[in-house]
Amino acid sequence: MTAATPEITPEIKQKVQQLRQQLQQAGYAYYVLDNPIMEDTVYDRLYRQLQDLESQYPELITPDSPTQRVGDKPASQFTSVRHNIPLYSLENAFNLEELAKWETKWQRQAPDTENFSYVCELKIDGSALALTYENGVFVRGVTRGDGVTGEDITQNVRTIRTIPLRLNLDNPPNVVEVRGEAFLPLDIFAKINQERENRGESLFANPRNAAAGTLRQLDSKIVARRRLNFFAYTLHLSTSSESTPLQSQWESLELLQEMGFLVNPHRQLCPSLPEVAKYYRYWETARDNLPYMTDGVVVKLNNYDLQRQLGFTQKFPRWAIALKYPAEEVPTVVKDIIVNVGRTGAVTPMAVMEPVQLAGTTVQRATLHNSDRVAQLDIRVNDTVIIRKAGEIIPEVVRVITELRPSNTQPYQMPTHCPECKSALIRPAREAVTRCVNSSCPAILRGSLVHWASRDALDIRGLGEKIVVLLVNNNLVKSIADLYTLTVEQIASLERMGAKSADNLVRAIDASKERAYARVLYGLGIRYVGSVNAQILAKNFPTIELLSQASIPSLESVYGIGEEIALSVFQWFKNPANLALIESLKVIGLQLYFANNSVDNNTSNTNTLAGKTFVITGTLPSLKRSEAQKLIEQAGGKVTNAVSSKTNYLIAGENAGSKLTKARELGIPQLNEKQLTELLNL
Ligand code: 1X8
Repeated sequence: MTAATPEITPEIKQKVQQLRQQLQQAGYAYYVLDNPIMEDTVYDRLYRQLQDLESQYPELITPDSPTQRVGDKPASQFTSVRHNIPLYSLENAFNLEELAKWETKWQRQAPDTENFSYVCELKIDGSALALTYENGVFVRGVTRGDGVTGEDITQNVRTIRTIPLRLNLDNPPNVVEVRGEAFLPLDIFAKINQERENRGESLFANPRNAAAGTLRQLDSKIVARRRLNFFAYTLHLSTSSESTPLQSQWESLELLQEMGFLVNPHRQLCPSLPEVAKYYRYWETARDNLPYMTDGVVVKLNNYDLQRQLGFTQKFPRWAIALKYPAEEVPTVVKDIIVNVGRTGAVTPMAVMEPVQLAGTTVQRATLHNSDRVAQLDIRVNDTVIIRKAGEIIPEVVRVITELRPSNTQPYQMPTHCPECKSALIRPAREAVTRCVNSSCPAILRGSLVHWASRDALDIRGLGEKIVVLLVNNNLVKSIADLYTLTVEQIASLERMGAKSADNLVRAIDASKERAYARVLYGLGIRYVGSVNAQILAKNFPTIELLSQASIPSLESVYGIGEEIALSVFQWFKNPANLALIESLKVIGLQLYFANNSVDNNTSNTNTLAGKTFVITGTLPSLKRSEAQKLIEQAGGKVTNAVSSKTNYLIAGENAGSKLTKARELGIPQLNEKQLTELLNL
């Protein structure tokens, strides 16, 4: 027997509607206008009220409710959908002469054109999407695909906060199609790659690949965390009446903005080519300061009648062109292909090339990412290749110019054995990364030692890459523990090491015994355990014994520790070599327990923050706001919403807004996440 649903009164209906409207307006102000009108906690409270009402009265749930942005069930696959209107690509022009030729060409086709103008927009380097709204409600989001059919990724598109779930229109047409570019802001791209690197995963080559990869995630919860954004640039209204109210691209952009979309603010109406040229030249350098990638300018004829008159070729609209910026790509010759073994054992193939200048630096190595990529490129020693800065970060090989390949080349084979320790490499099914899994591999050892000595870990000054290589090559160090038995004489015997620096290094190594437990945990280099996770683990498992015996469920029950981390920690402590290392570190005297008065921090009890009031604003790099709040409260502090003269500290993350301004005015100290965790004695 099912429980009878409580009766839905008009008051309840009205309340639900009111909550939705308030939440929708607050979300729009926050995400699209970047001008919040509501405290986060007020938003959260209203959101919970709506969630509660919706779970009490599921009939009231509508697809445009603010609660419907993240689905709870991952999709098993995406379905192919045919686009109602094909998504054309754009013809490219690579310089202003080609642009002028395009003008001549379209003017030949439309010789009677008297006055016209161009709309210039930035070309966003992301993933094109087509969004469908029926009666004003978002119903479908589809990738570009091949332009004719794409994939239905509606659930993922819903997570993009700058895409309205309902259009802000009084009398919406039956069907509206909006096109635009989904993209990852550069700071989020960098953060995702940093996290992937910390976990020993392969990196996204550029923000476009990261955005496209994210949109094809089956689990919309992961998509929601990645914080994609979307610029709308094309509007198709299908009205039953003959006359569409829109006359031009410019009007469309303005209407898109009124409907609630984020429209790129850097658009410009240009009466003729010289103004277009000026816009193009201006953004060629100014684009470096934008928080997203642009690879050119899209130039469109503004007038819709003229657009209709010109129409389309097989592939492109004749009324628009992409004026691209010269890519920072250069040719060079591959001298060798090597593999690099990282601290996590990940084996990364690299091309070693004739040195070339690229985007202002000399480059002679480029990543080939993984064996799939090597196979796809079919790159060989002595090949001429084109390299570029991927997302302006790591140089990568774009393509091989096979026409220039000498006759005697061989396809490259990934090594089957580790170049360092000769043990067999493994490539787990479903992973792109090949790994060396020999924990005493010198390459892994070197990486582990460098990580152990790094600033956020044991912070051993003077123990960098070069010395680590010497120590390992001379067999002086075979494990982290061996660092602590090194003598001044041994170190001084190494190349280019004086007695003085040897003495300093021994002292620095000795001083590292005083570093807090959390730093030691981080230093161990357990996969997925970054420095904030290490702090959380240290606090919740106050001795290494407790941590080493923790079950997966007890690890997972800790706030901030997810399934992947729990499993990784659990497995790390199952490895006898790791347990032996812990035993040695204990004997040496490293801090393997949580001490409130450890030398790293000078506050000394768990109520360290008693009487202190905090305000948290912006996005912190790894802690959720709720987690930061919990940590502060556990230490006896209080978290409030509004900055006032009673606030002791402002915890400010990325995109902090008006609260930061207010705190500055009041002279309230600001802390970042790292400083907070230090204050918390973690
Ligand atoms: C692609 C893009 C267009 C615009 C911006 N970025 C892109 N990647 C724009 O029109 N503002 S239009 C377009 C296309 O039609 N293929």
